[in-house]
Amino acid sequence: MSPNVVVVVAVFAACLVAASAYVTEEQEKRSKARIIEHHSLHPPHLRHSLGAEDIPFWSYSGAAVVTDHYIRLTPDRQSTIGAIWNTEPLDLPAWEMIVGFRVHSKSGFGADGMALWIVDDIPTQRGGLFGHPHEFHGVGIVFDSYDNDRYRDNPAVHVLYNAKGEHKDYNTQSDFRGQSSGNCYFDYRNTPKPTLASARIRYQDNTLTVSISKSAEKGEVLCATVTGVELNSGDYFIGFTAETGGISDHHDIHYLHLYPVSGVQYDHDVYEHQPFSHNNEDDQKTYWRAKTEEEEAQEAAAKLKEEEANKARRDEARRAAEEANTREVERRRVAALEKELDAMRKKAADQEASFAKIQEQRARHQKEQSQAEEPEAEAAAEAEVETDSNAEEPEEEPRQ
Ligand SMILES: [Ca+2]
Ligand SMILES: [Ca+2]
Repeated sequence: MSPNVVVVVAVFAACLVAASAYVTEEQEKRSKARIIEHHSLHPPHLRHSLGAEDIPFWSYSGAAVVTDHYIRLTPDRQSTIGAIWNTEPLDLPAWEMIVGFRVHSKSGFGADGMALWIVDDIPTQRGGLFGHPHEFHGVGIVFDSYDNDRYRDNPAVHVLYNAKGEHKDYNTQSDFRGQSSGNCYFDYRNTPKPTLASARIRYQDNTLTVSISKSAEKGEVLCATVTGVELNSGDYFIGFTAETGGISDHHDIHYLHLYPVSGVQYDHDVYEHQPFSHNNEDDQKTYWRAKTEEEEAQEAAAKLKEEEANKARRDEARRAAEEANTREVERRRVAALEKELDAMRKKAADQEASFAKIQEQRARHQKEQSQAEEPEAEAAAEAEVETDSNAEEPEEEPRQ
């Protein structure tokens, strides 16, 4: 093997392992071997995209954003709704899917939750069931994070089922008490990064089973088994919706692997689908739902609101900085003045000391001088007397 080949193999192996830090090697292997691609999601999610944030066979709306690692249905922000829908109809007699997800925030409790839908229609409106309208036919598997009725039984997982033509008034305020077809209490929130919570949903012989783990598919517990579930009368669509209220959470979908159940005969070929092209306008029309005007307007309003809030925060921060700066300048000015004053005081004290010293010197000098002058004065006086007597004699001489 040449060194170049070794490098290529090593890089390829690194890509396989490092598609996302959140998925395990087994999940990575499964994504290559078993999943039905046009009903699945697997990171890196933007590998097909040429700059735009889109995923083939999926459309997203509301607050949902796509990164390579996950699809974030909502951010940890108040009053948001996000959704992602598989645009390929699901029409298999049996299937199993595993969803890897993280619902998280810094807070010990979050809201409101998210739901996985297998329903006969992609809704065009948002609604009150975690972003989905109350009206639906099919199954909603609800991850209800917030304990609205204060029974201390959330987070919880509920299976909501409506047969075709059926309608139930689901009550989110009572956390679906007495209304769900199957449920379990399970705290799926805040798994330590990069560990994902996971839900395995199997549909076979009109029975839906939901198992859940908060440790990357390990230690799964059976959450609910619901019989008499009819998901074979026509096309069904897989989707996720999530909603936040006054309290919020990040709702992140990392992967969805959907695959056929072994031992089941599929009478149409589930492995073949039309190759998807990003450059084909018809494909884009089929696979993406354009945002409605209302969604556009709501997004624009939300963006504006966020921008305004950001600006207010920036202004406040600048004001605080300016204030702090002014106080600091003032403090330094006072300190400088105090220092100057101290210097002046010291100088004055020095001058005073020096003046006192000069005065003392002068006094000493005067005293010394006066002591020296006393004997001189006596001598001078004597000398004067002598001079006087000498002078008397010549005065008389001219008179001879
Ligand atoms: Ca709730
Ligand atoms: Ca509750």
